[in-house]
Amino acid sequence: MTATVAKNYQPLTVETVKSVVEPLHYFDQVDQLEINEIGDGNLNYIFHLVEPATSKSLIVKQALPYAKVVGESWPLTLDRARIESESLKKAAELVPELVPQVLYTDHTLALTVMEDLSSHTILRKGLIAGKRYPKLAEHIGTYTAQTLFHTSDFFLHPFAKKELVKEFLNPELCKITEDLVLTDPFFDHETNEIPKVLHPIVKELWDDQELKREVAKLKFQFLTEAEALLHGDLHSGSIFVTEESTKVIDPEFAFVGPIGFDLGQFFANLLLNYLSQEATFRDEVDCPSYRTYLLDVIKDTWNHFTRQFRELWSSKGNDVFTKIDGSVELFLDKVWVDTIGFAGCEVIRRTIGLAQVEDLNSIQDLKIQYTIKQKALRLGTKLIKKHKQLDHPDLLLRLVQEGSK
Ligand code: SR1
Ligand code: MG
Repeated sequence: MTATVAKNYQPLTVETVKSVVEPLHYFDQVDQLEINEIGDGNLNYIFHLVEPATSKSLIVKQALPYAKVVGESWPLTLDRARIESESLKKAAELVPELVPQVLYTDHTLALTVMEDLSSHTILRKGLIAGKRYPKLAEHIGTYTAQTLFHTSDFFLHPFAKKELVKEFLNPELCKITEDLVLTDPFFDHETNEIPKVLHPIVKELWDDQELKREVAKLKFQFLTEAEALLHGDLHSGSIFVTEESTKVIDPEFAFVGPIGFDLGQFFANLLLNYLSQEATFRDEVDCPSYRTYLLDVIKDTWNHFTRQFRELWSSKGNDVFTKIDGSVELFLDKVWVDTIGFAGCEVIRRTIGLAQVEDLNSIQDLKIQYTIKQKALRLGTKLIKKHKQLDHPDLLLRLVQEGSK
């Protein structure tokens, strides 16, 4: 299959990218720019432009008409660049300090020119290095509460909400998630990557009909529950951090879906890092303390999210039912159990599916790596099968602590 590409689309090079930024008059001398393609993600080119004389810098991100992680045989819509830049602009209206500033977009070339975040580190890398980010939970709690509440039916007029659904229809990228997160890992599918020693436990997983029934429900929720405009791919590779600052990037998977999906992806990736610490910190003191930090991030994120979501609900809720006592609690209870279920799917997917994570795959001692992966599969299975019973954050934390022994 080949991708249908817009007529005037051209992939940029380190040479041609200069002509994109020249009209912005951001740099003094475009011909003096140092330009590198630094994309290590799955889907796009990322050009880093620096002007040494002024130390000014920018990022130019361009979508490719295929998934870079697989190759040209996997065509992928360029419309995701529009989705990403429009989603970033929407988030900037609500939480400008938590997203990169967008300076320019060109939907034909599928590109976005944005603020350079080189002063930040990708959260996944920071967590692998055992770094702590004191503001992370507050920032992600704020990002999710603000973006999700303000794009939901609790706030928007029903007509505006339906317009939002239309604007962010993202069928091709949703299909990637429907397949890679919510289907393929639960079947013997060619996209999976499973080392031989894990075959017995994976076979158990594939034979588990109760598990599959729960995944089926979660997938159906993902397909049908248009609750709010999600980031859609909120894992630790989509978050830039310093100790003081957090920037959420890469919302090309944005669409109007179930709120628990965003929180579930974030929590799942923290949990994968939690499991990986067994290999990273061989020290008896450091490992438990870092793990406690990660669980605190989960708990605190949830607390920040719910506190702000409740406040927004009572101060800005527009639907008549937002005025009914206890209605917000009922909704947040639902979001919590959805979060746990989706987190379970993401844990399993990042362990045996396509686009696995460095937290696990960088563990050099393969025996330890596989033992941790087994624990991840068990944890993911429990999160999915028990998501309705794990109806309080403390129950989740206890399950994680017990499951990692
Ligand atoms: C083919 S895209 C693989 C993955 O990369 C993105 O970050 C998403 O997580 C997607 O599932
Ligand atoms: Mg991404």
